[in-house]
Amino acid sequence: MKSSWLLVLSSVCLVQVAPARDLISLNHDWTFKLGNASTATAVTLPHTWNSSDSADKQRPYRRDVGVYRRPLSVDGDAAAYYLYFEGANQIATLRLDGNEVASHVGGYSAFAVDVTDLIGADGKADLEMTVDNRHKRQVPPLNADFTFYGGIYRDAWLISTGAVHFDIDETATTRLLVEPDIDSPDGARVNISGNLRNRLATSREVRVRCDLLDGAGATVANASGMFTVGANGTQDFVLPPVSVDSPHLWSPDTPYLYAAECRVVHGTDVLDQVRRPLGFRWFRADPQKGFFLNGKPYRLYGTNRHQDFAGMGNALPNGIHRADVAKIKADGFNFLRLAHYPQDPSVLRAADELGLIVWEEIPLVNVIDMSDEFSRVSVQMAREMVRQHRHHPSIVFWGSMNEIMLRRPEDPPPGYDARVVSLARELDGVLREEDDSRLTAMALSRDELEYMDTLGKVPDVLGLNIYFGWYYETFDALGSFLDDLHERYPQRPLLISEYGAGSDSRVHATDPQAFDFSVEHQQRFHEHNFRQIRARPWLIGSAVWNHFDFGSNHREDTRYAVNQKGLWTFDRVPKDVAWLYRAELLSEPVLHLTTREWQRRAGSRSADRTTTITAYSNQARVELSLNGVSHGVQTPNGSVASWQVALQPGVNRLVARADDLADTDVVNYEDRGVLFDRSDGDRGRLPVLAVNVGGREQIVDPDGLVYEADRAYSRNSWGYLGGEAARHHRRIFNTDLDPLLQSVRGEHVAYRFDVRDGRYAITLAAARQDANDGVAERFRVNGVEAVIHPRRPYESGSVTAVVTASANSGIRIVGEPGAALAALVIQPHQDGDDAP
Ligand code: GCB
Repeated sequence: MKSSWLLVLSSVCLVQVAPARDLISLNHDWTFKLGNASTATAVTLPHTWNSSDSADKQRPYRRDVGVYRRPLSVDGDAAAYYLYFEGANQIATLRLDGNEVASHVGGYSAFAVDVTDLIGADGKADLEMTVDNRHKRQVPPLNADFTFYGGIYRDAWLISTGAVHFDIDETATTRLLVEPDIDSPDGARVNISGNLRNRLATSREVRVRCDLLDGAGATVANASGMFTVGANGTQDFVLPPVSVDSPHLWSPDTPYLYAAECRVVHGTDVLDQVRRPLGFRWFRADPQKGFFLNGKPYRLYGTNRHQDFAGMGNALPNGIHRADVAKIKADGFNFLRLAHYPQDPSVLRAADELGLIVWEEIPLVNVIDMSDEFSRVSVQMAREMVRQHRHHPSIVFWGSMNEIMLRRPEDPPPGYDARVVSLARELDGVLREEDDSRLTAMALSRDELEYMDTLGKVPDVLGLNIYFGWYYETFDALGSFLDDLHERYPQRPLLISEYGAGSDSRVHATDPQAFDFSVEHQQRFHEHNFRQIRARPWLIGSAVWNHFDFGSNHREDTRYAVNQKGLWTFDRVPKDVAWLYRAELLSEPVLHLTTREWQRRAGSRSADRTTTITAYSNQARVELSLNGVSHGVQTPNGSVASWQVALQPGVNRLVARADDLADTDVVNYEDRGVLFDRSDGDRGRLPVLAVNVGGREQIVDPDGLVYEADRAYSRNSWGYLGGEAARHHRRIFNTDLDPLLQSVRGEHVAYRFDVRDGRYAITLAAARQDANDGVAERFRVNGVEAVIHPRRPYESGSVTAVVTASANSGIRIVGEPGAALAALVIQPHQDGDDAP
């Protein structure tokens, strides 16, 4: 194949650029068949077969075997060819012309196959990749809070080189190591070593030459050496160290990147060429003083990221990976934990270039298998991760395990705990052996602290996944917990590797509680947690769980199969809470009203109009005005400023100002009080009342009504007279409005509505948690029987009754014993109206 700076094979198929080592995209021209499907479909990589079924409420997503095929054609004069796959989940078997040539176990690392001698003289072959994503007990992760999408979900390449090249090893790593060595700003050394491979039947002397380029591409130093590589052999090489005086340092604030461009040269022929990023920085973790970068204290404020996206599964183009990293950076963070597995190379590149310190880990989560094969695969994953990504200056932490005792079998096989600890030590040892220039790390949850003296002692830095105010206790208990742990383990560098709370932008609470999934609880959680984290400078750092909502197939929260602890939604809309971190972490002025996620509100009593408006800001003084009237100036406390205001029925224009900075938003408030105004007179078209029966939250249906929080009856208004409220978090099969239907009122449910006289259509909805054995749920609405017919458990059903309220006696709803209600809607009815 001809060397060229720009090789374009066809309009869709790319290009990368370097004489002597060509990378040709193999993303196109695949066909795909899942399981025993009879026909194949055309697909393009990145691809997963679980992009939509992972969110299907009706049946589990398919963990199955998929077969990908495409023709391969190499029409050049290169001496060596490799197929390179950045990732396929989770066991990949490659066949050329029907013959099995390689397989790879593990879904989160790259693998390469040397096909030089496998392609026929015509340069053509049929490529077939079988990807088996069935659960296999020897392959981690076995169990985790994220979806294991199947497919060749990252890019694939054909690599071609000249006759002598930097070898590509069994971990798919090109054997060229460019290692910065620096511990003062005065100067750095760069150590360059590697291994060469000769494809010729005679030995060959080649020159290896590396140019160090600065950020502008100018050569600042170089090193070279002559090496003889035996016929069909390999040869290690080491170049004389290179010095760089007073280098620009790399840090998240100034991510200055050098590069090493290394060539294998014979005469005037460049046989291979590889470029490595290079950043000069040094760091340490001190249990008492925190993290140090480039000799100075440098607190890590970070976040976690999963690699999937709503509707796409894990098959993301590089542009989205990079955009995610840019979003994290723009939110003010300087640290990124790649939970819970090695991620796409474009993520690491973006972290180097945009400036984020990275913790990357292998996917050992919750539980292990005691087989030797499980340990072997785990060790292989550790080696692959380090070798494939160690040249990224952004990487500081290599992680081995996450909450590995969380799903410890109840009745563990003999020796289980000892095996976990010995595997932890083995993996930590492998990480150090492969790369002792980084820190090792592991994450434990609060419920695993009994392992502090075994597992907890293994890594350099211990990550704590802690959820005060979500899974347990209150958010204000975090600080004393941390202080106590720090006192008990003064020699342990501790980092908060996870803290977070879930939110659903449809759910709002004036009295937020853990697990209500309200936007407001998530905001309070982060406000309180972050304040306590910030106040403890001895912490190495912290990382929000999670930056983006992500797919988790077993979750049945208010959105099925989604973990909603993101600061952004699954389809990458920022939640208002993201601005808390911007205000806390960015130096540029930030001012943001946190009303964006609750712009449509409703109430039916005059007190409902009173609400708290919050702005996040890093400015000293913030003033709020509502419909042109000032509500005073506040000094934000930990970036949070709040005002009590009374919303007007209809449009409310909010303006927050700090000097010449302003943020405006509009909140629409629907006042339903008129429904209960029995004074004479025509009120025009009356509002619809909708109630989140059994729930303390206001639920906003983006396509429909605002459901008010449930409440006790009071005169001249509405409310329940009896019944017990209950809530579960199980999927409701035939609706998207799960949060509305998950809370119910049962056990002698009764309501009263003191509405004006008139005709009303009353819709009652229920979603039972149990099989009700074919028994209907019966209610009486002003004496009229309304029956919700039997359904499957967790399926909603509804009934509408049109009744008359007369003589100021309003509407009464009474359930038969055992009937439970989840939502109700009262709609003023005019004859001729359709039932709602
Ligand atoms: C954890 C796990 C993480 C989960 C998270 C949660 O501690 O490490 O994988 O997703 O909690 O949201 O429960």
